Amino acid sequence: MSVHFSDRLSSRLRSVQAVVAFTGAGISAESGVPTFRGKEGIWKAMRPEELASMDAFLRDPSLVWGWYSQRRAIIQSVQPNDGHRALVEMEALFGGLPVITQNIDNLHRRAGSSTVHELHGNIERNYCLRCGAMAGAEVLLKEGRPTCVRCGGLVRPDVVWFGELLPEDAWDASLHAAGSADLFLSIGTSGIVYPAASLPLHAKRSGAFLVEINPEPTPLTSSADEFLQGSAGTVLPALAALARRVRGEASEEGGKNHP
Ligand code: BV8
Ligand code: ZN
Repeated sequence: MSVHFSDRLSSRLRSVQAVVAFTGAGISAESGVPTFRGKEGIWKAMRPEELASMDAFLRDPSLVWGWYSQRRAIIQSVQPNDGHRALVEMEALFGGLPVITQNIDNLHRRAGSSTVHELHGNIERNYCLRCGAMAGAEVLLKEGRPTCVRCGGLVRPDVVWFGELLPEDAWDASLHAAGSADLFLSIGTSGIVYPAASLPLHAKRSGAFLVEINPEPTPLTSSADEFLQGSAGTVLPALAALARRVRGEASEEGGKNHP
């Protein structure tokens, strides 16, 4: 499938400095990680509030822990895909490419992105509600309850649940990156979970050229400067190839003008 890019985007790619990527579950779909709200989405069977909230966890720690254990097992069995890897390639091309992600699957870091802001935490980390001790994936289960080996307290996933604040450092860094982007790529997100979903428009209002990559239109599409309809695993490698070509041409021209 060939991807059509506008002349406006091609000319932007020639000279753009600050490129930022904002990703959601869609970029991991082609790795085999189910999205939340799509046709095969995991929210289909249950509402997010029933599982991704502190109330739900305290009501039934074993149920919620079991749901995260299932997801962690899927995530540990998959690999980053061509979409993740294209962002790493463009990071080298542009001399940096911060990735702001809503995903908790660690796939951007595993692909090699060097600046990843995790707005909603990371499924590979857990912590004790009583003593705060951090725990990896191996957590003691007592009658199905995730239990702290140090103090016997309840252990929870280090992810952001509904009604919880986002990690301050990740949020501040993401606001700054979005506010200083020349080109902002919103990739594979339905754009309905706030405050994360406010970042693309924040970038656009701050002067960025806003590109959306998604097989389906979203509430953001009407505000995007360019909507690249397609999957991340196809569109992002094509975008990286275009950037490589036009920036190669620009540097050749630069070379010709300065013998
Ligand atoms: C908070 C947990 C402050 C970890 C998740 C306004 C302002 C502030 C808050 C709110 C607000 N309005 C409402 C709220 C409350 C709430 C909220 O936004 N609710 C929504 C449902 C309306 N927000 C919060 O509670 C946030 N906290 O605001 O704190 C505060 C605190 C106290 C009191 C007052 C305020 C916390 C939100 C974080 C919730 N945690 N996950 C986990 O279990 O994963 S949300 C969950 O949704 C995931 O984190 C996920 O990242 C996120 C967004 O989903 P997407 O990534 O977009 O995925 P989705 O499936 O929806 O879409 C996939 C897309 O990919 C689709 O568009 C599809 O077409 C596309 N796609 C599919 N295949 C491909 C593809 N794209 C490209 N390529 C493909 N191959
Ligand atoms: Zn403890």
